[in-house]
Amino acid sequence: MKIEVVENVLKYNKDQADKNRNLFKNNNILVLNLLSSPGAGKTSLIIETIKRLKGMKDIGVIEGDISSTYDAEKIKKFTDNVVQINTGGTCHLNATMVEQAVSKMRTYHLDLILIENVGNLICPVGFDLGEDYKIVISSVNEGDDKPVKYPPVFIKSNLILLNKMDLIKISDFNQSFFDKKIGELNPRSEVIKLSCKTGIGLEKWVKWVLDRCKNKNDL
Ligand SMILES: Nc1nc2c(ncn2[C@@H]2O[C@H](COP(=O)(O)OP(=O)(O)OP(=O)(O)O)[C@@H](O)[C@H]2O)c(=O)[nH]1
Ligand SMILES: [Mg+2]
Ligand SMILES: [Zn+2]
Repeated sequence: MKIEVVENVLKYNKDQADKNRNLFKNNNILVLNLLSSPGAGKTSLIIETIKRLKGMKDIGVIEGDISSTYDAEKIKKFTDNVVQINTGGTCHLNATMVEQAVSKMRTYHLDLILIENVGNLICPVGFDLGEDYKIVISSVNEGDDKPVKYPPVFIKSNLILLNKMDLIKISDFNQSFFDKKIGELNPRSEVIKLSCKTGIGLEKWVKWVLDRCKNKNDL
């Protein structure tokens, strides 16, 4: 009985995610689901991305947090097309929450939606939101063992970002260990090393996004 209930929850979410996916496809909107532990740099990356794509791409942002509008207020300085979801304690976003957020968003002419998931490396990866790509952000100060300790998010993400590279010289982060573990878990996924503070690697990240926007029709 217990298993049946869990299956129903995930089936319901999958059905809603498929509806979201159709909506995004029909409107030609690329949707990226950003996953990371708290503080790895999701909001910082969104801000740096908006700054770099200004005038090139029309971007909407969905901010997921258990409470507060803190991140949405930060984003609002760079775009007013931002919607905050407060999950009220739930530690991940689901497809229904995203549907509700999108209904409050201006979608006309939109090219790209960046979804900041709740800061949590565990369950957000299990909930399909209807996105095109899942992207995990790990950061140098979290340590090089995150792929070993939290494998599913690294296995299921389409792109792995390693943020806070500016801190690598003052940390004991073992780059070759991290790369080796990623290679074992998800050999097909690209890894982009970057720093939202210094800007290292952001050009490569922006190119990755632009390439996906351009190819959206081929998905
Ligand atoms: N040194 C350094 N600090 C960074 C970098 N990127 C982000 N930070 C800092 O890390 C802290 C957390 O960054 P956020 O962007 O708020 O992280 P987040 O993943 O959105 O955090 P939550 O929303 O709480 O999950 C802030 O103080 C940022 O200024 C970076 O590349 N280098
Ligand atoms: Mg944030
Ligand atoms: Zn959760």
